[in-house]
Amino acid sequence: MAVERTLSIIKPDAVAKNVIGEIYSRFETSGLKVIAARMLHLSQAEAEGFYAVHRSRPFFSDLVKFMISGPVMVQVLEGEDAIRKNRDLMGATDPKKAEKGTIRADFADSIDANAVHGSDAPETAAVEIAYYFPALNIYSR
Ligand code: RTP
Ligand code: MG
Repeated sequence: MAVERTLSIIKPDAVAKNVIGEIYSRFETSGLKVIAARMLHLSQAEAEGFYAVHRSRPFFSDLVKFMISGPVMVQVLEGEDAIRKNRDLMGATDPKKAEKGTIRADFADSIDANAVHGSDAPETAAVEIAYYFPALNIYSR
């Protein structure tokens, strides 16, 4: 299996719940390394740009409003099969459908306030990482 990088965001609801450390601990326990990180309060334009693929979906404006409702923690995770591994740790988009023990089952309140984002494929991971981090601010090890 290849070493991959993925973009993770701890969303405003989870930052407000003070569970950044608990979520980082799950990354580390599963063998993922945090190799870059920033806390940001996204502007509307930044959130719209990040979720541009969902621009024509009915939930787009609620999604953007939620993502700018407070600070977020953005990180690059690196490890074997990192994209899938992070998606497995996150659980299903709707926390009601998320498996027990996943981040969303444990910390999310609704499909809108669902605690975390994770890239869904190598192509989107590359675009999303570049959206937040210049290469010289990523510390692979
Ligand atoms: P994310 O991109 O945030 O990691 O979530 P995801 O891949 O599991 O889900 P995605 O389909 O990419 O949707 C992005 C975010 O939009 C909100 N959403 N709401 N009301 C709805 O039907 C609905 N569907 C999606 C969720 O907050 C989701 O995380
Ligand atoms: Mg997605």
